[in-house]
Amino acid sequence: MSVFPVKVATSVLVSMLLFGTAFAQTCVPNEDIDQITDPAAETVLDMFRFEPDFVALPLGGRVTFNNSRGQHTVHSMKGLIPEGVEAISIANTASETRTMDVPGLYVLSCKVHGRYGMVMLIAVGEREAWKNPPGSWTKKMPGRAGEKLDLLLKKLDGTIPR
Ligand SMILES: [Cu+2]
Repeated sequence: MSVFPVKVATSVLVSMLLFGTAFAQTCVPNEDIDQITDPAAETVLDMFRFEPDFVALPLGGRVTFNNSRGQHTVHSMKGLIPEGVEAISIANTASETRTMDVPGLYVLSCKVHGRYGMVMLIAVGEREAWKNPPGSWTKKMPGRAGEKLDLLLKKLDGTIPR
């Protein structure tokens, strides 16, 4: 007779734990970014790429960069991340997570393949709060990197309209 309430209590506890875990994961969004080498890709811009190459996160969201190994790296571009934010520099690491707690745009590039267009864009927070909207950028990337950046800015406008 006393077994039943214990079972109920246990299942309630288990549900609470499961819900709590799911809740924590929903509360702090985390985007996984992979770094890909794909010689069979149809375009040069896709041969070396971040995947996904564009993410929009709320303030305090996290980004996990996977596979910064071999020749791939993750480096923020000076003048293309919010002022005062510590530069991002990730290499020789299977996985590294950053918390994005300054609103703005973050343009990241692979040191080796940036010139082939291995560039990505992270938008953090609401557009009105961005500390470095594209109009304030002091620098634009040359060549294929710039070509890729233009594509990313179009994705940005499609996702977060002006
Ligand atoms: Cu690379």
